[in-house]
Amino acid sequence: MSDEWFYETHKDALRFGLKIDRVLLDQQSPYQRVQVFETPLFGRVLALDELLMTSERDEYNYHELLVHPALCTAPRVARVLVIGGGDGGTVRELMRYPEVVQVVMVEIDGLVVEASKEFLPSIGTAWDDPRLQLIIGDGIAYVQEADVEPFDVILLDGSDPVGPAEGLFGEAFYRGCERLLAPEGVFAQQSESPELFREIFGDVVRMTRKVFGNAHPYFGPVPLYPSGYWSFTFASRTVDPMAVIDARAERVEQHTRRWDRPLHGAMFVVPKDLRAAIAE
Ligand code: SPD
Repeated sequence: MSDEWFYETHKDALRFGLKIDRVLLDQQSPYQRVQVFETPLFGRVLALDELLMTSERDEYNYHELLVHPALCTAPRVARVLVIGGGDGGTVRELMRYPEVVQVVMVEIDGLVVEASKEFLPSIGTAWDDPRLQLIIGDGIAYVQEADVEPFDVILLDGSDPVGPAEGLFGEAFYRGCERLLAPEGVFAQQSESPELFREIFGDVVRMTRKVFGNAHPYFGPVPLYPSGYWSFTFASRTVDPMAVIDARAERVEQHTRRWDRPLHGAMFVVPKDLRAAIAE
């Protein structure tokens, strides 16, 4: 029996510990340390630079909440861009929609994709879908330089704003996304814990509001992430996040474990103390 533990540390004041049964991978890529563990509580877990990214046991909380609010409200969803998303969970949820014609996914770290394919096959079940165009490259450069048709939905499935993902939380990145987003398109991203990283959360909402015209944070539990209370941000010039397209939602609800229409409305309620954090 192993007595090894993995610790994620924040602000030099908080530690979240996970008992490890087995280390499956521990390798340095050109960008970050990539680790996969077998754990008793969360199953297999992926960590990047000592930060927990996803687990077999609870990943659906995160991936369903990142994908379905945008996909069930955007008028068109034919072309979708994913920045990050190396474990494949976001692409899996996207491919549930027959209306999706092409998903372009730009992930900076090929090792994350390879590790996920090998060790987390239950998360990335759509790698072989012919609608997927996988680009191993820099998402920031892509949104600023790519000469492509506009996207109907852009999803940022990045890690925390340190190391290679830092620039994904900056205005220049959002401007690039706005450049590639169709006029009636939807942008959505994970926006960190509103409890532990309230400043980052507030900055994301304010910046996306400035760049895309409107921004709506929404919330859900992700037990693997620090504080367990996580936020996402939905931004669009024209799309109302409450205007769910029932026919699409009804179909996808056959597959989801967490997201459905009753939850959708509730997720967008902003608690009183957080309203101040996102004010101008
Ligand atoms: N603190 C963890 C934030 C991780 C966000 N991205 C996770 C990637 C899952 N596809």
